[in-house]
Amino acid sequence: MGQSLQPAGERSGGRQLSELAREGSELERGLQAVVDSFYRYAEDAEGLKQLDLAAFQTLLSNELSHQLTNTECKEAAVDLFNKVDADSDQKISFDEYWDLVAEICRVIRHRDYNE
Ligand SMILES: [Ca+2]
Repeated sequence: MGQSLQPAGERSGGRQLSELAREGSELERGLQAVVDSFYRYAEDAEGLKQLDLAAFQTLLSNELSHQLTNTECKEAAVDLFNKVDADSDQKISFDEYWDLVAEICRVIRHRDYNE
């Protein structure tokens, strides 16, 4: 067996991974963009980096307006926030954000590959 598939960040530190990802493949840059987009908008009020409703709305309209309809509509954003906030703590954690990303990937797959 060859080397195990361990994310480079766990071997060499997140910052180095970030630098590598900028020169990486399209997929690697895309994955880095998913992580970076969350932390660019995440609040750090209590040392826990999460999105509150305002940060989530800003992220939606700045980053996802081509994938999601009604990102400018406050009511639609609140509905989506409540749907994504699986534990109803009024914050979007990275794991909850990841579930939204996965759902968007499923929609893209259906749209582009009809599966
Ligand atoms: Ca939550």
